[in-house]
Amino acid sequence: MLIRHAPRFTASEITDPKLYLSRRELISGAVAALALSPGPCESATPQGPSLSATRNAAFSLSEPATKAEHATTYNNFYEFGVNKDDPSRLGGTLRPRPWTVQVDGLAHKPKTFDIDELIRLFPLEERVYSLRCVEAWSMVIPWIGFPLAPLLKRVEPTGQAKYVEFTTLLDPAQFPAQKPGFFGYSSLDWPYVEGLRLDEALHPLTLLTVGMYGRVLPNQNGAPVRVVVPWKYGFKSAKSIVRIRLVTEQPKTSWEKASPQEYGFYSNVNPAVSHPRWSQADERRIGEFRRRETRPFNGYADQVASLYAGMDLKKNY
Ligand SMILES: Nc1nc2c(c(=O)[nH]1)N[C@H]1C(S)=C(S)[C@@H](COP(=O)(O)O)O[C@H]1N2
Ligand SMILES: [Mo]
Repeated sequence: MLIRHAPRFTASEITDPKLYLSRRELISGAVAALALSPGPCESATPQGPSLSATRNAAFSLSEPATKAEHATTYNNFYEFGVNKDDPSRLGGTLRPRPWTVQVDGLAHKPKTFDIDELIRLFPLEERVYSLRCVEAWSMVIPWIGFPLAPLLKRVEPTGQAKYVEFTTLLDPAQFPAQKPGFFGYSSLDWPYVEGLRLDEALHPLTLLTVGMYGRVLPNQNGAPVRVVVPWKYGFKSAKSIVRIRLVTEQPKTSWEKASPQEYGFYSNVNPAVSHPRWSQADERRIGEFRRRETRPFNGYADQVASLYAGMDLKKNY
């Protein structure tokens, strides 16, 4: 008997790449969403439900935003694979509801929040930040979220709390690359763990993010909630967070475990400190061809340089 399986392949896999690209350029927006109707393993479209928020001009770049189409199809989210298009192709297996975020550790009032409760607790604002990947590309994105500080203060950190650890969901049923024997290599130790020093986590620039481009966060960008730390390399901005834990010791992050000489705990954007395999002096904005100079702390030096006064940032890379 012949069993017809639902199609597993996306248009990019079954169409000649050149044709696929020209077709993609011709068709746009909602029409493209219909024409390339997604299979079960593909996330629907970048056009999720809309989410309203007031733009906070004091924390917004005036530069034009990267095209939403680029920001939602060129991603790093290793839980779906190491290729830039894996997260948008395969992101449909992530279920961002129901979802809880446990905020605990060294806190007087630890609490597990339902994601929708969290969204109602703090006023949402839109901020335009650039995020600069350690791979020397960057994007300018209108994020929607709220600062992490009031959430941390709400659980009342104890005097022993010195760092904040972020943990991404661990569920091989939702993240294909977490399955043992995943096809293709996967260098990270799951779950994805990142960390900040407590003063970095409390900094007003540090944003807990639930949307972008006026809509809820697409799966491939870290639904339903991710942190965005704009003065650090992109990998510090952990996606699909289930736990935020206050701790005394500096967290051991997934990237440090994978390659400590390449990815330090601080990972502040720093054009003066090269990655061992490439320069960090410049970057390419996705959607542009020219390269532009990378700025110290990704342009946020005025706001954050004082956090590192007296520290050797070559040693603490
Ligand atoms: N859980 C998780 N978070 C992650 C990653 C990841 O692989 N897994 N990649 C990081 C890297 S390297 C970057 S550059 C940013 C990319 O965010 P974006 O896809 O929304 O642009 O997410 C970061 N957060
Ligand atoms: Mo990155």
